[in-house]
Amino acid sequence: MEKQKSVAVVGGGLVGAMNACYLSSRGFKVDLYEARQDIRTMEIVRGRSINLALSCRGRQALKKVGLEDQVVKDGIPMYARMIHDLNGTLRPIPYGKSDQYIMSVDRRKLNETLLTAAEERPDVTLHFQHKLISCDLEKGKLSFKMNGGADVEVTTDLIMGNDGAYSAIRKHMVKRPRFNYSQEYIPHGYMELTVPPHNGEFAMAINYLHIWPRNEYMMIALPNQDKSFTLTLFMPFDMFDQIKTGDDVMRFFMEKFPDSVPLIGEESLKETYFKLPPLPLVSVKCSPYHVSDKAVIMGDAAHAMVPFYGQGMNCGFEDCLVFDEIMEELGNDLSKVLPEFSVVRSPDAHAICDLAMYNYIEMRESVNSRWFLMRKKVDACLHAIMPRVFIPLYTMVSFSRIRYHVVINKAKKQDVLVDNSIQALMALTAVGGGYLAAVAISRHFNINSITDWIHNMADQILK
Ligand code: FAD
Ligand code: EGU
Repeated sequence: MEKQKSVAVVGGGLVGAMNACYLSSRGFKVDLYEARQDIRTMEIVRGRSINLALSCRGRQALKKVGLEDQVVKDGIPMYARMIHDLNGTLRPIPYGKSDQYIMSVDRRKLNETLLTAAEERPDVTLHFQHKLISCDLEKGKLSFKMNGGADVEVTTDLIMGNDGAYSAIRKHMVKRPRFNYSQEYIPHGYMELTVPPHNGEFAMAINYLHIWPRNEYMMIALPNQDKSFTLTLFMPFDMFDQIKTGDDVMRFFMEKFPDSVPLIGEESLKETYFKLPPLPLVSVKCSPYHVSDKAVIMGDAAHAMVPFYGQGMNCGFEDCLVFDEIMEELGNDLSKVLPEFSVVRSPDAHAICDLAMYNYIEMRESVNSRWFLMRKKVDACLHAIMPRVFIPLYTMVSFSRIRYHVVINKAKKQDVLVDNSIQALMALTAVGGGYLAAVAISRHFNINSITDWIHNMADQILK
């Protein structure tokens, strides 16, 4: 029998914990190293976004490790967006048919579920408060700083880098020859606020992704199981900086998001706004994702993206699924699987990074609530007319597993098709209108020779 291979998963966030499950199922001896302490034993967990939108790709990945049902039962389905315009009017726009919905899930709970599932599997050991300090990717050597201060040295068959957008593993890859790397901070930051329950009930309609589109400024709210909503305000850093006092906050919110003020509560709004600084948003692209047969990166470590498609986690989960599919196909041979993963996955990750950035630019430049409604209605209308040929971009991204790079190509073709259709329609209207006008004029003046000539011409063209 072959010797059992070992893997060191670096990072116990969403993607690392999922990978521990997948790799255990593939027969690896798994050691997972996480810098923070065990979130399952913590009172409060500081840091990024409280809830996340889980869609098709993420669910497919959870399903294959048998965790979909457990995660989905604690989620809140969102069947539509709810657009809040400036004067407080609410307009719902469904994602599609009633089986096309996304799920609001609690990040912490999801992470805990994944860690516990990993721990229960054969040959999985979780090591908390182990921060990666340095590594030798070719040799499979890692050194961690334990919270107590001692250093721990580890040698492994495979390094699985799942240590997030500021990945330490990736920093080592950047130093290697012919490694491609780019990163971009956008001018916007984000801040989370809370809409508490109102008289023990949800303060807004529950099964929606609430959106306040205001071009430069944007707010989004997702429901939580405790009947609160988490609001995320996206705004340029220099605007955040201009708001210095409680009065500034109130003035800004009353001007841009007036209907949200009574929902958040004046006192709580002023307090929360100054409690934590706004956080940055970074987009990272790199390739390849592997080093020989020894190391590979996935999740935000490989492709951090701006959150304007709700795909970061979904894409990271799909990474785990794609890696597993390649392992299946190539029989666990790491010297083949790792390069194949880079080849297959990087075009798709680059594509969703681009789509998310493109959507950020579009939202910032032109999207107020009227524009948002109009665009989604046009999409729905085109899809109703041509259900096979025209599939809205967000549908392909969030409700299918069509490869992201194929999604871009299809969307481009669809755009050309729609452009051509509009042009053809306009041309037909012009020719048809001209024809009718000419007939009407010649009848009016009773010029039969001209009427005949026009009819002849029309016959010629139609032939
Ligand atoms: P992380 O979740 O960042 O986990 C990395 C882990 O590695 C952490 O636990 C960290 O402590 C650990 N670590 C870091 N460095 C070290 C080290 N040196 N040694 C050991 N451990 C280390 N995605 C969606 O799909 N849907 C959404 O609705 C959505 N909304 C978002 C909203 C916002 C505002 C933001 C910022 C992101 C959103 N995302 C969303 C993206 C999503 O949060 C990320 O894509 C996802 O968390 C990536 O998971 P990860 O495991 O790769 O990284
Ligand atoms: C951003 C931040 C609405 C959670 C993109 C839609 C998002 C999410 C949209 C965040 C938007 C934007 C889509 C989904 C989802 C929409 C989508 C974005 C969840 C194009 C917690 N986006 N997000 N698009 O269509 O496809 O509803 O922080 F406002 S889910 Cl920016 Cl589907």
